Amino acid sequence: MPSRRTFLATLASTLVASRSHAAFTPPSRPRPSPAQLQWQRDELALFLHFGVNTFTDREWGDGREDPAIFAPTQLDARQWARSAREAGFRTLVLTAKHHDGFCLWQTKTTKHSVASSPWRGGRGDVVRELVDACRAEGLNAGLYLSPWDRHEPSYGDSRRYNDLYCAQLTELLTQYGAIAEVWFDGANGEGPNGRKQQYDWPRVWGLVRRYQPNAVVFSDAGPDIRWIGNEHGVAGETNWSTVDPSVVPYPGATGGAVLRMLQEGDPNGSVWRPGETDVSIRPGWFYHPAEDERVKSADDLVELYFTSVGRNSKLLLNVPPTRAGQLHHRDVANLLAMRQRLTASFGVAPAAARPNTWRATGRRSGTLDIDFGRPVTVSIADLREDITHGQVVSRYTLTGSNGGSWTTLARGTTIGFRKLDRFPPARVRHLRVTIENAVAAPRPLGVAFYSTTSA
Ligand code: FUL
Repeated sequence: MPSRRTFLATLASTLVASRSHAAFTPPSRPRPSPAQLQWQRDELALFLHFGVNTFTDREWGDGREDPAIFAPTQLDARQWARSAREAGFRTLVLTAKHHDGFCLWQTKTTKHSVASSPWRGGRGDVVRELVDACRAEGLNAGLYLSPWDRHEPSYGDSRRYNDLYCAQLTELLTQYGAIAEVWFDGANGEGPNGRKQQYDWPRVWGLVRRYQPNAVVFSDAGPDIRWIGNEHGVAGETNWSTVDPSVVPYPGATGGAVLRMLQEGDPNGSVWRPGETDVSIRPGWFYHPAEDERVKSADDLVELYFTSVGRNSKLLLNVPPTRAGQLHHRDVANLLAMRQRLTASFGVAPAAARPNTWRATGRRSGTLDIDFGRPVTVSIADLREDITHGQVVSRYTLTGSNGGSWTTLARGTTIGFRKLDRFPPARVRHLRVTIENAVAAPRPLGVAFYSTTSA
């Protein structure tokens, strides 16, 4: 990517000021809660897969690992948090327990934990160190507690295991201060006894509401944040933050309709449940020395930013600690290089722009005209709906002109919190965002334009 960028203009524009529009916006259209809004504004979170798999070189432990193998030599959660902060990440989400059942905190529910390991003389607590490091660096802490537990003998004896799982969750929710995000997957494999477990999701989510009312709960089925439906880092080009909850009734539900709902949401959905895009900086989720040469590059990470944050999603990027207990220097270098590139593209303070004009062309359409007053080069459009009022735009086009005919620069469907469009550098004096369709009257829209090439 060229190193020089030129900031062109930022315009925060009230698209619709007319009183008549209020009549067309159903009062019941879903809107984000304050916690969901903050979650989305943060844009970037770091995922940390760490545990016995780090030491066995596996992705899924079978639950028979000897706790003695958990022996990080120089665990430094502050290094995780500092690297995250410097790269612009706002939250760290740790695997407090993965499918192998090994608990990274001092739990009373099982001996299969750090208490049975030699690390810090059996008195260590990775969750505590994570939370302390997040506080010290001004970041939020999040936790992933795998429901699938391949160690726990009660797994598959649904009532007994649900009690144990809820006891584990209660420990995590009550002993470590504020937790910003609680992350659940729907993995539901065999237990040690070969029986299938019926999870009690309403009870689990109820615990989060009771003990951490400001946290967001992530799973395929929310209730606050939904999985985006793949692990490649790509949100749907069409991505509504509203969903029909009956299509994804529980975490782990499968099928084409489920995947479509996760990827794209539903313009007529009855609940606000924005999508989180989780992907690893390496091929695996856990650290494997053999993957040191396969760390995603800064360019790859910038691409992920555009296909997640740039598509009305949030990026949860996994960067797994090594056996020493630190983020690998290569991963950190690429994170920081990603941040530099993003800053080069978006980071310079906005220059004053001329006022722009909005014209309603119908109840759910209109045009926004931007006049730069001089020819400028643009190659990125940054469009934002004011989602505090919900999400409504369903089709738009961006055109540009340098005085003569108009050229189409980008077309899209949804915008939502943030939509980033890239196109070949164009020399324009006038830009026009045409909202061709919306599911309710369009609300205030923010627009900014950037260039990654010399003006
Ligand atoms: C999945 C797990 O099976 C993977 O190991 C990984 O933790 C991923 C983020 O979630 O459900």
